[in-house]
Amino acid sequence: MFPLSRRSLLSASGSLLLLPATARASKEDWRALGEDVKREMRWAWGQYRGHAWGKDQIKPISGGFESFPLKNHHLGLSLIEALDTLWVMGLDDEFRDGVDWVKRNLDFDVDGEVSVFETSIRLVGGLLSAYHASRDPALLANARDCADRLMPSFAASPLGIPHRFINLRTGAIRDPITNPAETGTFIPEFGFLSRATGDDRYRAAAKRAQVSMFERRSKIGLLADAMDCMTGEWKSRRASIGPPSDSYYEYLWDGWDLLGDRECLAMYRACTAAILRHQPRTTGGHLWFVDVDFETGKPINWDQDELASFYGGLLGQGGARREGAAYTRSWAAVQKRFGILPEGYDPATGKVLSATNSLRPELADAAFNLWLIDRREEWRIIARDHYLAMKRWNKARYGYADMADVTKKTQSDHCPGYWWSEQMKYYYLIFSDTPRFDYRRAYLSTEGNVLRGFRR
Ligand code: IFL
Repeated sequence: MFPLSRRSLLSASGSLLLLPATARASKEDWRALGEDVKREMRWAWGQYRGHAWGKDQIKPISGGFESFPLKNHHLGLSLIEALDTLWVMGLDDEFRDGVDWVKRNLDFDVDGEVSVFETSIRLVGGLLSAYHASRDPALLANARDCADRLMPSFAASPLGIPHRFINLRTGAIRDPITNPAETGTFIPEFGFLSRATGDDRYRAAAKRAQVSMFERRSKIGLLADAMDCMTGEWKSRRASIGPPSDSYYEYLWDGWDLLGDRECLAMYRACTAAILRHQPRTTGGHLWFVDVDFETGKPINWDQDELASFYGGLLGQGGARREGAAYTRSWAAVQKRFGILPEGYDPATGKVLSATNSLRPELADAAFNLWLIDRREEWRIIARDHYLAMKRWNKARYGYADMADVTKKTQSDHCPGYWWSEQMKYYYLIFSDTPRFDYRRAYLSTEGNVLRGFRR
């Protein structure tokens, strides 16, 4: 459905030319590692099938389950997030089983409140990538039903910026104080939906929200990280590449990558130029991006959030390969030190600010995106170390578990839905070289959902 974009062509041909002959040589048996990832996925799916089938999230230590994004009602979140990962791994029986569950059970008509952002990236995105894999129209219909229930949150604001929460049945909205990520992380899913259904309302709503926030950037080109979606008034002074801003920047690039939207490309370039001008700092030979005042550019702190480690991959995709590689190496050095990244880290002092790690995929995401560009062995090695550490420390009786403390390697009884969609897919793709995936032209969303590039 999506033609090969000029951007993909440029980066694909460029990367082949840049590829040194030695970059492919390796002592590691990458395909065997890919098979190992697939075995782990099959095992984890079996646990979920046996202990939490149709529930949102399995509790990997106790074998219980918990709901998300609704309170006390399950939508099969992990199952939906897993679908395209199962498919690309060739776990076809498991994929069919999951799709059958969706067809028999999924119903979004629930009197309960969800995060508009989380529901879009995980559920709309998960259903659309499963539709991309299978072309089963029931999956598209489910995705559309879900998106239709989110749409009133965009319409309620004069700026077209969604409130953060909405009731799936009544459309009642809540919380107008939003942020860049929850404003601008919709266009690939909604754009895909518009193309697939012929109804442009979804893409247009997603785009308008992105533009409304972009137009309110400061004179030095930075966005703060809290805004009233009804008035457009900023409620914070902090500019950050981490949460809750991170995927706003990602989806400016993605609007160009997936949909060929030149205005998205121009907005991406303007935001990135401002970030590269005001936020980089170096310590101990490592590049970091610090939080700054969005109007003056004055540094606020050196605190680093692990979720920002995706950003090296995005910089690489957008053409800033040197900075993207340097930033990813900075995080890889922290991974070497702790085995698993702490979610909060201060590179100026080397201190851990938050020792948790909720099975975070971001460094594997960055490594995968950089590897797609230049096929350098070092990115695969970062992904391998990420995977092997996860196998060693996060594996529990009924699945993979969060880390309560990466310095002590203690687990906590939670497995987020994105685990099924993100790192297991990144690992498999970077190691396996599967024919089901077009490595030159694929598109993956912020949640790891493949919306272009599956080969049937
Ligand atoms: O839902 C995930 C997604 O990658 C995102 N933010 C955080 C999650 C993973 O840490 O956009």
